[in-house]
Amino acid sequence: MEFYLFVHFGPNTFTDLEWGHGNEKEEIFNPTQLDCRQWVRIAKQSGAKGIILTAKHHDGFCLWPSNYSKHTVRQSPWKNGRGDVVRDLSNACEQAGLKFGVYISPWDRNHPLYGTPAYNNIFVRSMTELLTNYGRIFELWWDGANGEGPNGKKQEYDFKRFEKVAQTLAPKTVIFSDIGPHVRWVGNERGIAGETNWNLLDTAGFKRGLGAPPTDSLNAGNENGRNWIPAECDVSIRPGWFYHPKEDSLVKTPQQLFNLYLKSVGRGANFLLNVPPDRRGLIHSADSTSLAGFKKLLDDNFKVNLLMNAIVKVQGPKVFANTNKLNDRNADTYFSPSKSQLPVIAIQFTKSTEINTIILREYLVLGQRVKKFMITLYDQNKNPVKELHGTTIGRKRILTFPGIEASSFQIKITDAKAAPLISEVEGYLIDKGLIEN
Ligand code: FUL
Repeated sequence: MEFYLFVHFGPNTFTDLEWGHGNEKEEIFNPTQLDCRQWVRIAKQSGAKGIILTAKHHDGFCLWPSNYSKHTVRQSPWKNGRGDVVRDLSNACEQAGLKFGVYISPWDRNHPLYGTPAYNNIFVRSMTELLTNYGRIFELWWDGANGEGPNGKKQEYDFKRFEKVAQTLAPKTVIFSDIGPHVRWVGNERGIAGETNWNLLDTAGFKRGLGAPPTDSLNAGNENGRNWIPAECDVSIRPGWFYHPKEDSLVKTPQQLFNLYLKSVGRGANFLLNVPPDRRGLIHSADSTSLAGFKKLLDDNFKVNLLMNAIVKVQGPKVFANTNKLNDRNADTYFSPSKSQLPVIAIQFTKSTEINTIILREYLVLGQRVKKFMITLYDQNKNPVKELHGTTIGRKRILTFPGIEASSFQIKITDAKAAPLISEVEGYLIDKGLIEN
């Protein structure tokens, strides 16, 4: 899915906190103009494919009228207690063709049963409400934080049971946590995946939260990991996850967002960008303006694929027939060399061309295979003018470099677990200001 939005919204929006204490009065939750269709419009215009809402953050407040809590929208003055943010957003997403997901914090600083085994039943029941009453949930986001509840006790989460229930109720829902089971945390909240990024991870012996694998492993995955658990890069458009008026001037710029795109999607991961609505219940114009600018950068800079008319050949003992699969703009078709051969892909431009970005894609349906590659660019006299080195490719690898005139270039896969299956090669000349040296 590449890119989708996170929405942190709740009592913290009104108290100016990041972690609510759980004893906030329900009266404070009273957005004056809440309109989920506005969020969806902005998400759609920015190219996001879905939205994940904090249905319940650590303060325990439920943005839907849960029957298993007395700390919900039902007890708030918003819409006289008849509102349901989860319903509004899931409907708005469905109408606009966006996917809808929910974040539910297992840590609950409000629920009186938190810290006792009975709380696990409460968690299961409230999760069941969300997974059964709101249409298709594309992603379920479990936060790893585990602090004390109102009685000063920590909870022993029964994640095995949570997983079983979720997968039975919603087998197509992708479950996120530090260690999956389906999508993993990338190990930082800055939105940056490892330059080496395996979709594989070893989870045996690890837990969510404090018992999670070291952040470097989450960042890079494990080359020979047992489980397919790709990384998701969560990061906020502002310094905080929730809306704070004082951060209106600190919204990330379109250039910063573009850079994060390169470091998340461009390293084979997904980009989950948090855009928190304000106290009106609307996304502030500072954020929507920046998102629109980011979308424009993506559209403008990835418009002209320099390889559309290039001649693509693969050097090797035999002549390969399916090399056109490499630049047919279809990531579902791929070039396959003969068994265990490491191909050298040669790209010849029709004329000398200035280039500063190369995108490679691997056909992941048959596994992530490439371990190492090298790209050499040549001038018209066939002299090498630039060399780039990389490790994994994965779903998409975007390499940027200071612009150079080249007549051809060569991609050499130097190490792979099995015959490397490259599905796309693209080339661009993006705005020089976007290239980090
Ligand atoms: C963290 C939480 O503690 C933050 O408040 C935020 O929700 C972030 C996405 O995850 O673990």
